[in-house]
Amino acid sequence: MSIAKEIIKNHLIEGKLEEGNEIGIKIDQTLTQDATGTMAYLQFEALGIPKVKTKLSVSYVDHNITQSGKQNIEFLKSFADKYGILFSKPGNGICHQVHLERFAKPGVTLIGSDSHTPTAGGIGSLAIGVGGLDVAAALAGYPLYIKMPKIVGVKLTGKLNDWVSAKDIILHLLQKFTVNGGVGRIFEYFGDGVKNLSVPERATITNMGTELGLTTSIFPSDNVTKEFLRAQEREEDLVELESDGKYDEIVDVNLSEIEPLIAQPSSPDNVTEVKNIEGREVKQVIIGSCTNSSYKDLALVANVLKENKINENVELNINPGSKQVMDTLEKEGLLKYIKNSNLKICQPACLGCIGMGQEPKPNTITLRTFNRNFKGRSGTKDDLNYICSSEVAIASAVYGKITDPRRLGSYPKIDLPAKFVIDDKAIIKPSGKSAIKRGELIAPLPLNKPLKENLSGEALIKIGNNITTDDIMPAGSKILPLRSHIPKISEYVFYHIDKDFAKRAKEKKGGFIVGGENYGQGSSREHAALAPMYLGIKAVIAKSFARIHKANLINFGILPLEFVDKGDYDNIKNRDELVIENVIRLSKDNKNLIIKDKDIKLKYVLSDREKEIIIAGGKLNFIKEKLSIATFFE
Ligand code: MIC
Ligand code: SF4
Repeated sequence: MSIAKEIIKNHLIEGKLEEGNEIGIKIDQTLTQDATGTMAYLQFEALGIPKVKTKLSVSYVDHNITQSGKQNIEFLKSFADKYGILFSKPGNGICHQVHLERFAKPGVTLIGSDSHTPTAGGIGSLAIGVGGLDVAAALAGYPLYIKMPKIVGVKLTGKLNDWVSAKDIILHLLQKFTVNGGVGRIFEYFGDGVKNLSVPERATITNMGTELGLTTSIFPSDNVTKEFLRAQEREEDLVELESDGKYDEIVDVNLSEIEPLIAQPSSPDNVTEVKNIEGREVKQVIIGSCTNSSYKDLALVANVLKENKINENVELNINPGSKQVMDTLEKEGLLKYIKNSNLKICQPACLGCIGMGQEPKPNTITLRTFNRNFKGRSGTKDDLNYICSSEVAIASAVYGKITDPRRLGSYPKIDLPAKFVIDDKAIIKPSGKSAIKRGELIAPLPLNKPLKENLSGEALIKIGNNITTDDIMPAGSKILPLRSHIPKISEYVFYHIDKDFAKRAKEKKGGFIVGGENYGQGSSREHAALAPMYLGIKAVIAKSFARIHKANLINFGILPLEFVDKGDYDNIKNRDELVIENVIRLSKDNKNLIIKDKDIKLKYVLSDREKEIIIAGGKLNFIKEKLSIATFFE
């Protein structure tokens, strides 16, 4: 059996292990971060359960680390303390990096309210990104329901050449499969090439599998995993995992043939070889994010800076992944080369990756080792955001232009240290005693009403393909701090596409959104469903949906409807009045819906359970109504 299937089988609570079938799996671990955590915890609170039921849950603060007490740090800290959750303080590191270092284990299931949760697949966890409400449900002991994905074996052969890295492997796959090529699939890596990749390198690949639209990605647990766990002083967490090499489909990747790659503005799949675009002037370089901020990334940077100077026209920022990365660099004598290089070293956090500072100047090239370069995500509307490996980033910072890193000469060989510096002081254990502290920017959770039989309203906006959750619910330093206050943040829905959207939606008392293919790709932020729900959106009608966003729409009682004939997309105009009747009756009979007077057929691609959730007005109502959840696992 494949490793992914084996883990699913070991955690299966409901359903058959057949592709496309809905399955319910037991969740061992959860993680949240501050931008999505508050909602997840308010939802958990609404379920009225005294303690979390998972084996391990961690609440990280990494997206917005400079906030005042008015926002949500105090809330998250007191909540974790009361309900039995570990709390990782701001400055300790990015959730995925810290989780990989200190908590992720082979063979366990992990869900996180962040789309890059699959980072832990690098160590052999089955790690899935979900909306906050699914985390809340898992905290309460409720299974995670997903469609059983197709398991694709990615066979790695050969060895990467010097200056080519794990980031180039995933950029290669993005070039091949595009941002929706992984929908409904798990990529499981196997083959001889696997042993040449360290755990953090594997994690770079599984992290960015998210950009392919995958449910998750996973690596085996082998000697390399054992070494990593030993260096983290937690060898007891090792469980060896090996697949029998049988998969639903196999993709071959010869590592020796991969070249340094780069994704050009403004999509992670707009990939080309670096040598094709060498010479473009670069103004800003940022090395960091949960994709490329591990020890090896920064040790490489240090080694390059030992011999080279940064070009004076480039602003270089280093965003380390964790305090452990910094401490280990220091112990290994490498931090001094970074410190002495006239660059900005920031605290370990997401920072510019989510537009919290580090905004580039408009129409100038910024090169980042991140995972997403959607337009405007950097906080600058007209950004030219490229994504690449740490190798390409540092070479370009040295030359002041996009540069093939092979120009830097001999490749510094970097081994992982035999021991990382272990210091868990910034991870607070729960005492069970705290009273919850609610800041003024934490508004009560809005709930939806049960679905109506007949829906009517305006097509409030019509948009194209691959609309991201950054388009629907932007982030950045102005909007992200409002994440715990749905009435306030809802004013910014589609803000960069149509400033008046929220106002119009309110005036019209809601309506419909019309989208193209892969609607809602990108982040797991449930605010992209919750805020439209608050504005009265009844349904999103699209050609197809991205997995996490579709689950979030269902969770909040918004109907995700798909065109039976995709060509009908052209038959709805912006601001058309739409009427859809007998929504509940037809859904129960598994019949298509029809937009009245237009004869446009729409289908539900939903399981019976998902239909029930929507009819109940969302998952919270559903769970409360249907299940005696407190006793689910007892
Ligand atoms: C992101 O990278 O877009 C985020 C911010 O980490 C999101 C979560 C969020 O929006 O809070 C993600 O990827 O899920
Ligand atoms: Fe943070 Fe960026 Fe990773 Fe999202 S992708 S978790 S914002 S570092």
